[in-house]
Amino acid sequence: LTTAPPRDLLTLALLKPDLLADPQTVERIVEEIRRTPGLQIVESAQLFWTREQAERFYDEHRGRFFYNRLVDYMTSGPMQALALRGPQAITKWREMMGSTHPVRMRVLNGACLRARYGLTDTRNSFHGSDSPASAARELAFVFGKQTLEELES
Ligand code: RTP
Ligand code: MG
Repeated sequence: LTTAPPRDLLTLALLKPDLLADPQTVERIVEEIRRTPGLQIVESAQLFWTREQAERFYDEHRGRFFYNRLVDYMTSGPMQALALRGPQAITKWREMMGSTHPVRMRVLNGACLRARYGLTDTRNSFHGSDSPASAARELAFVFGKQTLEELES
């Protein structure tokens, strides 16, 4: 009996609007992701969300105190979206970003992306899916595709 090879996971990474003010910053971050073992970029697109799209993407946070300023932020300019694949793509990318709060992360892990680039709790520069179910929903939302087969075709 042979076991099937482990299937790679997929995740959605977003480089939020504050980062796109400087194209060289985006290029540097994309390069850093490319060089990261265990992460491969399989799809990429620039997005510019309407309020309706931002509200729908973050529907789980509707009613939270930061919801309106989050929607303002996510509609303040274009974003770079990446579909990443890898054996542990979801946790790998979350580890690379660091947790939600950039100022805290500067104390705890100055090397993570949010510590290096993030501005505030809301303007934290990066998004990463939090589970396989979220990744599937978010990849479908952004790219209209959610499986490896669809993304790599
Ligand atoms: P997680 O994967 O643990 O859900 O983390 P996340 O970064 O997605 O953060 P989440 O709590 O899901 O919130 C989504 C986005 O809303 C903004 N936010 N602002 N206290 C605040 O001002 C606040 N909290 C969250 C951030 O842009 C966050 O990424
Ligand atoms: Mg979240």
